[in-house]
Amino acid sequence: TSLHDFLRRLPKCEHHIHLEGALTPSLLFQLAKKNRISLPKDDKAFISPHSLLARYARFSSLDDFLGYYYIGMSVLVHEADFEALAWDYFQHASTDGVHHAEVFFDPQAHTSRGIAYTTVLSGFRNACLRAERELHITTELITCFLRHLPVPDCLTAFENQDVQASYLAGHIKGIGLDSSELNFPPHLFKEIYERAGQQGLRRTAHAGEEGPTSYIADALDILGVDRIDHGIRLVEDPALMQKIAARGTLLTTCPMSNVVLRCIKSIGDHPIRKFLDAGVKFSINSDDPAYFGGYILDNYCAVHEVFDLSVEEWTTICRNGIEGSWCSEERKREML
Ligand code: ES4
Ligand code: ZN
Repeated sequence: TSLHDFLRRLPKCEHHIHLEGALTPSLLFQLAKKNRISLPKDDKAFISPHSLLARYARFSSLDDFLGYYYIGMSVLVHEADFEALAWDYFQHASTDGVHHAEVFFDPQAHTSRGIAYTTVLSGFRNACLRAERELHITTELITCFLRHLPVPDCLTAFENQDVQASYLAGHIKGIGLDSSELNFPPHLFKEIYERAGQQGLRRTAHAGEEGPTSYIADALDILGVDRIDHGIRLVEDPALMQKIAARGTLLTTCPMSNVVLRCIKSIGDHPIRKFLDAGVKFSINSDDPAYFGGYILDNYCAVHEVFDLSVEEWTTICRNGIEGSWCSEERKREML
């Protein structure tokens, strides 16, 4: 329809996509076979791509999802596997009308199983370069730290020689913080964020997805982030919401993710209208598209169906996404 076309043609930026979360059941089984990785035999979900997809529709929480997410990525072994995964995502992004993508990945989830950081980075970078060349999508990579792991492990990952070399080479634009949120407050990661800032890296963190609003405040004030990933619980603290609106901090929201992980009951319960009314800037993203039932355009369509946004509101959302991106000012002007 023309509406779908209108949403597809908007100059979209994606800021919240975990590349490991773009691993479809189909590619997962294909790589498991190729790399001879055995999948759990005691979980009937792993019988086939079809049964796995059916299980994804029944996630009960963030942690329930993360269990499958970490098993899923165990099939990624070689540089070519990481490249195929990211290329699969970029092709979807292109079809959906994404102009610029800033993508997360989880180095510790791979190094902890003996996969070298350089293997992961080379594969993802190859796909990024190909996306820029063939699809005319500009890209940035963001290394995330796994907050459920001991802080010293995260510091070791940050200090890793290959990781530091990739920061110095300008191959990584910024850092993020993801995985289980509850009981892993932002302040624990102050040192990493401080040092990343000194090194000229941009900073974001998941906060207020399942965690309380104090995690959003602490990500801002203690970690010095200039974006908040999710942040849906911000509506519980009107004063903090005003502060974020005044600062112009971008929330990278993921409506379908929030429903599938039961942070909200339905898209209609997403605080999008409240954010618009309060002048809080946000982008709309897919999070883990292979696990949550849709890519970025599916999220745009789902939001439109429920909130019936005006052309003007959509234009504002996309402009805020461009302005909140970590690309060059020149690239922003091209997209505006
Ligand atoms: C994630 Cl939805 C979500 N939340 C936190 N960490 C994540 N890693 C991948 N997807
Ligand atoms: Zn996320």
